[in-house]
Amino acid sequence: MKLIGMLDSPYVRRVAISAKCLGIPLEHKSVSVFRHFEQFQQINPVVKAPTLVLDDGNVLMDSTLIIDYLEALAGPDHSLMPGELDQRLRSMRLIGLALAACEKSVQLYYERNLRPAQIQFEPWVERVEGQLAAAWSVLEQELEKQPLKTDGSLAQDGITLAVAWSFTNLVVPDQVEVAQFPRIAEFTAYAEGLEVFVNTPIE
Ligand SMILES: N[C@@H](CCC(=O)N[C@@H](CS)C(=O)NCC(=O)O)C(=O)O
Repeated sequence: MKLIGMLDSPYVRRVAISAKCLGIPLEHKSVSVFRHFEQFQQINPVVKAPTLVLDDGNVLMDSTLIIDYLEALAGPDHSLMPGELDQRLRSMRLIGLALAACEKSVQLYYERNLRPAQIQFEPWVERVEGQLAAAWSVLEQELEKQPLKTDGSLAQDGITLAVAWSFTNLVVPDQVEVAQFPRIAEFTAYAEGLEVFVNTPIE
């Protein structure tokens, strides 16, 4: 199976790291949705990263759906999601918040880098900035209530949170004061130090 997309996309990176944790080998092709638009279009006409091309030619997109498929391939014994309902619910809450932070970071990045300065719409930018700040604040509160484990293990909530935090700090670093998010920063430092993260660097 081939994973298409650049690792500077948090969505591509969370799939790449999840696949490694699940023990599923993927051939990674660094094709950019911007610089290689036409090449990407040949693989997936919708041009969304990540794209997963199955060995039978089927094409999947959306990181959460791709991870769901990889989870099904790996089987329940290797899952990155808790089996117990309460913990699963919490995990889903953390993942949802982290994915919202990714989405808002991407929107701000596109606004700053793709839309010409003269047609920027400040009320929209302020709304997105507020949503991004809210996602990270609520995540910090969640980790205060219940920290993520830093005992060498890694699950989907931690993968997505760490990938998202690194991404926000890469593309819109002015939006987050690291000192205000000590638990998120500490967990991300732990995750980014793990072999699977080190071997799946942001491109
Ligand atoms: N919800 C999707 C979001 C994927 C996404 O927006 N990826 C960006 C790259 S970071 C992309 O494909 N951008 C090109 C576009 O939307 O035209 C997921 O989880 O995979």
